[in-house]
Amino acid sequence: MDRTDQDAAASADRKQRQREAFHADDPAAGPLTTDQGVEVDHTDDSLTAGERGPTLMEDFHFREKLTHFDHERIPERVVHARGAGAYGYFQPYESCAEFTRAAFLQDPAVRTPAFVRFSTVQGPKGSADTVRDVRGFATKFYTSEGNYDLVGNNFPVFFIQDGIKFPDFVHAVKPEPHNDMPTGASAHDTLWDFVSLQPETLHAIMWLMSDRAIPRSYRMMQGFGVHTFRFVNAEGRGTFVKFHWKPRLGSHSLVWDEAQECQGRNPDFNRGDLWDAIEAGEYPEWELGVQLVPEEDEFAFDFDLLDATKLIPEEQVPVRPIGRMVLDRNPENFFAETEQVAFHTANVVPGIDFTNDPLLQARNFSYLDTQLTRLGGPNFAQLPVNRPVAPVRTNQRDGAHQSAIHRGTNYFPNSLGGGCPAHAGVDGKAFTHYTERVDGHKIRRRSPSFQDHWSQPALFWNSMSDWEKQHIVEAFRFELGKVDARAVRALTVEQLAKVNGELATEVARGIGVPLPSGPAAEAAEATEASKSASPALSLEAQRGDGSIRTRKIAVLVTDGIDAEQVTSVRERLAAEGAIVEALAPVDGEVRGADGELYTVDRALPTVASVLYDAVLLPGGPVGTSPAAADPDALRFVRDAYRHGKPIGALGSGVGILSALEPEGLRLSTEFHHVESDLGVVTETSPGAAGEEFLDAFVAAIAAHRHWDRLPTRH
Ligand code: HDD
Repeated sequence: MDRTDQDAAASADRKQRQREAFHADDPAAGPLTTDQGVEVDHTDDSLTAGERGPTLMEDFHFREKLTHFDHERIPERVVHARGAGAYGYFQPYESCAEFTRAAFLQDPAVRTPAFVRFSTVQGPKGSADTVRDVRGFATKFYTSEGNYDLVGNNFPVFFIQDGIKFPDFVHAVKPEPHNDMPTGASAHDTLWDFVSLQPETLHAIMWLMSDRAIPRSYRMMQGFGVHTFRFVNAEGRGTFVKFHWKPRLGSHSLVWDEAQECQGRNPDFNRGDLWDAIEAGEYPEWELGVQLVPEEDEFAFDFDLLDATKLIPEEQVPVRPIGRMVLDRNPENFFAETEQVAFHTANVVPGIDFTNDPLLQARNFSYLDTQLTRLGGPNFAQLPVNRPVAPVRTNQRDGAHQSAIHRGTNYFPNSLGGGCPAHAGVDGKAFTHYTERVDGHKIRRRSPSFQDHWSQPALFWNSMSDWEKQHIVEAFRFELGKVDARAVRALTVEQLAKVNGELATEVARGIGVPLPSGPAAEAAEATEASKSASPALSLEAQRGDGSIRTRKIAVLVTDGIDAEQVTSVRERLAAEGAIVEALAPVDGEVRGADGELYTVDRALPTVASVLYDAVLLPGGPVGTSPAAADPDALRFVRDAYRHGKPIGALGSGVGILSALEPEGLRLSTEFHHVESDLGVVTETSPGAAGEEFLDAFVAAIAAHRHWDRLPTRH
């Protein structure tokens, strides 16, 4: 590291050094004690009157232990209850002084420590990761000027326009009140009842029905600040800003059928993936980009910048990269850090301000309010994960769980305390609210500029590739197909007809409701705006660096395997940064055709194809695939094929692919490579894999999924 890098790394370590002061390594420190520090010699039996007698009240150790345990849980978040977090840092590429005076966006040599929590929204804390849902993407920057929280999602738009509707929306999507079902799912009557009556939901619903709602990894999804915020520079000039996180590895998703199976095979699929990548030193990275709109262009769009159900197409206002974030440290205690972290949209720093977006204004109330209940009082900013690295000097005192021993005066103004803490401002560092002129009548009415609910859902639909459109239709059919109230299904289709006629028709055909006729149908594609497209909205356009780093590749091995083949592919995939695991019917070792023993990473019955990105079938010397006899292996390959995953087969390993012919694979063994455009790459000659095979297999993995292989809807 040169000096600049060292300085940058030291700046990122500020939060870690602060956390270290709070480490409590009880087991290493000596014998067991009570909370009062009294040593305990026996914690396995309670104090009783006689060997078979009743437990005695005076057993203070027993009562303290049980009482503490009884109170170990805090209320889970009312939304976004399930999450996973990590520490890291943010580093700007260059100074953004032209637009904002935020200190953490000025100096490319300074890394600002950060904590990110990813989450699902609907399900409780113990629900599965791979449900169809929005993902939260909340970032806390521990800046030198105090904490800045960017509390975003992996969709750029939200379901409602005004925060007063948030309780209605959340009640509708959450499990139904009478039976607390379904868990982690939106496919139920109350959500779709709400959607059918509330067309402002349609744009976010289109995102929810798309593959964006089932990300392959938290490390492979975009993040968005959603609202239009305001940058303010040192001269006090404001610029509207929308925030975008773009993952270096690109945005990739699961297939719905796979996502559902994953919920059972590994409910921790996304959080485990994040944890493992960081432990392996494969640090997830995102680029922070901004869309900047000068204040004078506030009304230059055919939608309102204050409307959180709208996005600014990137083709209209390009995303300008301003820095990158790297997550390089897992938390040490889930409860202390990931569970107790408290985000708040109103945690801003000088240079970043709000707009009058009514959703944002409501959020600025709600987050502090919810933390008071969730974290049991007003002192949660003292918790290690929430503590700023900037100095804190307030006259706030007391309250539950106060951990500071404040001394001196606690009011302003004072002379007895030397006037401290004094008002900031002389050095220009204080936060000052943007001086926006506001003038109007007190009214309770949605702005007429918020009324077009159909053009942008149409824009989204128009921007999708064919396979994405197919998945959206299938998702609508799945969700509405689970709605019992037929009238709700029909009304939702009427809403969709105002977005796009083809979409409505395809959905209607799958759920047994008539196509709308009359005004709703006529409204489809009515406006100019609803005919446009924004290619950047397609996952096709979000491929990142195109590498296969951290993709998980399964190699199915058994005794008799051609070890030379396995080694040649392993070496190449490892060089590309992929994770390769050898799977066999039982754990331990297999004996290769060369007589050597090879280590097995996992037993097939403990895993499944849905936990991997691709599969390799090496051959053996006996003319058939060694894997072909094993039912788990066959199922593995079938699933990989159904889910569009790359499959590589070598030598006699190609034989197992004939089992896929009923699934639609057109297998030809005459050629060196078979149908590699469908992501099935084969080499029939025995021995080590050739360069051509390796290149084709790596390219197939980089493409992620091979949609042409999957059946089209009817
Ligand atoms: Fe929210 C949590 C994101 C609208 C009220 N929200 C929460 C979290 C994220 C978001 C990522 C989890 C933070 C964490 O990991 O601890 N919320 C959003 C986005 C929204 C949004 C991107 C729209 C643009 N939220 C929204 C509205 C309200 C809330 C309109 C209320 C008026 N959100 C909350 C909350 C939560 C929350 C009830 C629950 C737990 C928490 O705050 O700390 O206050």
